[in-house]
Amino acid sequence: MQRHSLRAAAAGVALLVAMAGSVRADSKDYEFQLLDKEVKQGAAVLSVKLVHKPSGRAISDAVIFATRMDMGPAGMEMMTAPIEAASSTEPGVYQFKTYLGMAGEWALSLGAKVQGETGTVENKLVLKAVQ
Ligand SMILES: [Cu+2]
Repeated sequence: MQRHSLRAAAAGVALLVAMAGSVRADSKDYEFQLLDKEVKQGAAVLSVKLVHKPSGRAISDAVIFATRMDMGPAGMEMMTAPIEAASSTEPGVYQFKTYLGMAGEWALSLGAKVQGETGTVENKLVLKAVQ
């Protein structure tokens, strides 16, 4: 019973993050920073740095648990793109493979757990795909 409700709660959180992307984060000292704010339309690899704001330190051992890419900023929330974690060699930088089939503004929604911190870090980052 206990186990079942925990799993259901986890699924609920993941769903909320995926759908709304506006859940308040508890870990406000951390933020994702998009390193490429403009990419070519089509296949792209995005680099995102997770930063501890007070110290400016990059966080390399976080667990990224939710991602979504959609054209919400262009008024097309229903238009999504595949998003997949890719391996990164730079500490604190997380990379994601995507395919942006349309030029315009896209939002990348991310959630993360930082080791030793309660709560989650959630950000929605806007980037532009150009032809
Ligand atoms: Cu679109």
